[in-house]
Amino acid sequence: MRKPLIAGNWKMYKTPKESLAFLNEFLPLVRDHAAHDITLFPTMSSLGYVIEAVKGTNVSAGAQTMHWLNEGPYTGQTSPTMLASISCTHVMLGHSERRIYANETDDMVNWKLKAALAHNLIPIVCVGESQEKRQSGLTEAVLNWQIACALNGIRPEHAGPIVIAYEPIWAIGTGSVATPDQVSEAHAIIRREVAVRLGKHSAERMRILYGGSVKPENIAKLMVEPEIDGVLVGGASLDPHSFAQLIHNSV
Ligand code: G2H
Repeated sequence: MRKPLIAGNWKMYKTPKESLAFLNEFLPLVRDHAAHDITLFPTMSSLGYVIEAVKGTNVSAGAQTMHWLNEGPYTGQTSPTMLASISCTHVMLGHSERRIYANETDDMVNWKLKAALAHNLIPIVCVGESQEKRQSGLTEAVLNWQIACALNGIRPEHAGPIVIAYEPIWAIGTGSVATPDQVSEAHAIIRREVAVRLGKHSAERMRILYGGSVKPENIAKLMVEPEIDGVLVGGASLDPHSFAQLIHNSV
């Protein structure tokens, strides 16, 4: 009942020209793939080009971040209205690299989530604990806190589009992927907290993705877990053949 989503987070890689070159190779490789939703998150400078290039295909595109206001004197920012105006369909919120390097707080993630829903953008809210918190036995507390803050004031009837991505910071770009058991356990914690905040129905419908060193070689073991509704892929989404292989391996 939850259609899995495979998302590629290109972080700060690929010029517009490189993004279009990727699509030229990638789109034919996944053209017949209907088992999963596929979404790419290019840089802001490539986003408009990518949105145009994927029109009419089974691939969609989203922004890696956005501001919560529609306009204002906020140098460097892009608003939800601006994303909606270029037919952007998805937006990633609260990625740990945004939380760490751009001081994105739990409150900001909550404001952005409300703005995304108001503009019909599908939000992917990223949460996840650090190595230090995990070692101190605080994984559950961190996840519950991040989910509670992100969902504060959201009404269940508006929660349908929300996607959560569990990305333990210790697994991001490190090559040390979390085990399927660790991921399932974390996803169960997240789903329980979503149920507390939004009710059981919303919790059962919500897609929860895993992100952190997902590769074509380890995707199959993750996707067989019933709690894992897809993945958010960084490094392995940069090469069209590797990302297509990862998608084919996840069935
Ligand atoms: C986690 C992930 C994508 P990677 O940030 O969001 O990156 O797959 O490179 O660990």
